[in-house]
Amino acid sequence: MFESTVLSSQSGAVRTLTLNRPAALNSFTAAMHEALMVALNAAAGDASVRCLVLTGAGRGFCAGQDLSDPAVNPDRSSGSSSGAAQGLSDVITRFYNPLVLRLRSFPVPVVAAVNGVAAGAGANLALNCDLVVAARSASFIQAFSKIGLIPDSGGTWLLPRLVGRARALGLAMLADKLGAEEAERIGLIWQCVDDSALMTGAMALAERLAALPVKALALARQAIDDAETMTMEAALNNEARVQRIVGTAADYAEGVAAFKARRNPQFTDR
Ligand code: T3D
Repeated sequence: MFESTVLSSQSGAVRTLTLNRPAALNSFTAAMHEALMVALNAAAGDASVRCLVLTGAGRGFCAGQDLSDPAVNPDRSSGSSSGAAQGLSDVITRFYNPLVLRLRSFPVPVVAAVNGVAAGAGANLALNCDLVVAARSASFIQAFSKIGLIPDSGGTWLLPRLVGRARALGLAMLADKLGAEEAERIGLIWQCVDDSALMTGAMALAERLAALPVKALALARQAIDDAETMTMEAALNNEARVQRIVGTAADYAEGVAAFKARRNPQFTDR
């Protein structure tokens, strides 16, 4: 029987998407890319969703590109790999780049619950989420250099920003497996938890985020990302601009009213 490559479920205001090709460690095929984008668009367009959790089925989170895909497989027997190079570049621009941009502009917070190995684009998929929670047995591998590629899916942008140039180059060049504890210690991820606590921990975090003013959280993410390439003065101006937007929204009025009334706020903007 056909089983979807991306499973979707909802608990309260939290939508969970599960990559579902466990036999191949949830590596990406074109079909899984398409299914994930459909599921992401559905979640983004559903007002009941206030936080998204991304995880993987089985023992892996995501092993990046499915290397058995002929579109990205260099055919040495033909004496030329230019066809594969073209396919590889097409795969990146057609699938990975839009996926990264979708996640980084997602209207609500995104939590990665990394249940096992996250390699290549699978590692950077996780790192593009807002908060990354990983099981203690999980690991992150910038596997690209092992097969003669460079970090993609935002890896070159993300890694130095997350852990500094020295560690970014070490991770990218050596492609060693980085355990979840060490990933937390060096600031690559938000939190490492016991394996048995991964999904309860990730869900608790997601529920907490869902109860916050999610529109402001998404705009905070955008402003932080935008500030990377701004002068201090430009970042201050951008903060003032965004603050004008959230300052006229219902959530700000609700937050202040709840503070004054000493009650819990009920945020509704999205
Ligand atoms: O076109 C493009 O390439 C675009 C760019 C893409 C960006 C990328 O993601 S490039 C990087 C691609 N990913 C990798 O290079 C990782 C390859 N996988 C591994 O290095 C290892 O599998 C892991 C370190 C992730 C895990 O090792 P281990 O020992 O825990 O598991 P395993 O036995 O290697 O894998 C289990 C199964 O998953 C196995 O299948 P089998 O033998 O049981 O039938 C293995 O072939 C399959 N698998 C794992 N990764 C991939 C994969 N199948 C296809 N593609 C994979 N990437």
